[in-house]
Amino acid sequence: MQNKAFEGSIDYFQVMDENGAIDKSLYPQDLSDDRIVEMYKSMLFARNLDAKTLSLQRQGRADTFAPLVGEEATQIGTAFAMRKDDILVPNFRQHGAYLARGLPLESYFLYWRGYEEGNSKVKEINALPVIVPVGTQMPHAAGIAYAQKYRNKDVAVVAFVGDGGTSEGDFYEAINFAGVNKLPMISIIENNQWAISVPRNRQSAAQTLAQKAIAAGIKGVQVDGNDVIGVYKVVKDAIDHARDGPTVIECVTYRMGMHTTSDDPSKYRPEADVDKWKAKDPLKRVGAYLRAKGLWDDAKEKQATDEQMAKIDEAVAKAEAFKPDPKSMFENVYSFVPEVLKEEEDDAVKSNFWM
Ligand SMILES: Cc1ncc(C[n+]2csc(CCOP(=O)(O)OP(=O)(O)O)c2C)c(N)n1
Ligand SMILES: [Mg+2]
Repeated sequence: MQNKAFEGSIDYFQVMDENGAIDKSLYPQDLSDDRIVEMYKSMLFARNLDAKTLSLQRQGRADTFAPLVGEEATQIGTAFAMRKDDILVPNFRQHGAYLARGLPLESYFLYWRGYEEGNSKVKEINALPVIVPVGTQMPHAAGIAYAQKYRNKDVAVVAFVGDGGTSEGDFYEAINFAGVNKLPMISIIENNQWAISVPRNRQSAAQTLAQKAIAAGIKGVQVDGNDVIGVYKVVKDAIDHARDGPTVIECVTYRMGMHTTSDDPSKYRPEADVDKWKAKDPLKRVGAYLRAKGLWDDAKEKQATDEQMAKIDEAVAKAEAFKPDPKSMFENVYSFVPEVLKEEEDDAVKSNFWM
C-alpha cells in the first residue's frame, strides 16, 4: 500500500501589481485612503533616512549600518498592520518598522553613532533592541509569545528574520516551538534575495521559504514584499488569527543597496539584477496608485520630503550634541544588575578611565 501521507501548498498574495493596479477581491476593507497616504509617507521617510544615514556614515559621522532601500513595503506594511500592544522583534535592518512604530528619530541616530542610550528607547514602542547575531531573535520571540499566551494576553509577537536567517537552527527551533504551543507569533521572513554575498538559490533548495512552516505544522504564506497593501493584508490576517496560532509570512523583496556600509555588492551581483528589481520599486508602485486617485502629486512629494529632511537634520544635530554617560554601558543588559557587573561598574567609576 502506498498513500499520500501529506500534501501541502503555499499561497502567494499580491494586492497591488507593479503598476499600482489593485485586485479588489483581496483589498483589506479596513484600509482607508488616508492610511495608505500615511504608509507612503512612512516609506518615503525610511528611504530618505537611509540616504541620509549612508551619507553620514561616509563622512565618519555614523557607524556601519545596514540600509533597507527596496524593503520599505515589507517593513512599513507590517508595522501598520500591528496593534499598539503587539511586540516587534527585529533583526538589524528594520529601522523602517521601528520608526513606523514611533521610535524617536534621535534614538535611531544615537544607536548608529554607537551609543547604548539609542537602544534603550525601544522599550517604549514594545520592541526589542537591534539584534545582530543572525536568527537569535527567533527563540526570543517564541519565548515572548509563550509568555503572552501564558498570561492570556491578546498580544501578537511579530519577529523579522532574513532569508539567510531561515537556514539557522534558531529559526527552525522557534517555529517548531511556536507550532507545538500554538503561540501568537508571526514570523516575517524579509526575503531580500541575499545574505551578504550568498544568493537565495544557495540558501535553500526549497521552492519557497514560507513552506518551512509546513514542517512545523503551522500556516505559511508568501506575499509580494514590495506591495505594501499585500503585506499589510497578510500580516493583519495573521494578527487577527494569532490567538489560534502562529504564521510564517515570506515577503519576497529585494535588497537594492549594499548588505552594510562595509560591503560592495558590485563584487558579486550583476547590476542588471538590480535594474530588474527597480521596476518593482515599492515606493513607485504605491505612489502611482495614489497619484492615479488624485491623493498625491509632485507638490505633496516635495513638501513631505522637505519636512522629513528638516526633521532628520534636527535629530542628527541633537544626536551629535549628545553627551553619553559611560555608565550606560552597564545598564539595560539585564533586568537587574548582577553583582559581577556592579563590581565592574564600580571599578570603572573609581578608575575614572573615561574622564
Ligand atoms: C550567527 C551569525 N552568523 C553570521 C553573521 C554574519 N552575518 C551578518 S548578516 C549576515 C547575513 C544575513 O542575511 P539575511 O538573514 O538574509 O538578512 P539580510 O542581511 O539580508 O537582511 C551574516 C552571515 C552573524 N551576524 N551572525
Ligand atoms: Mg537576506
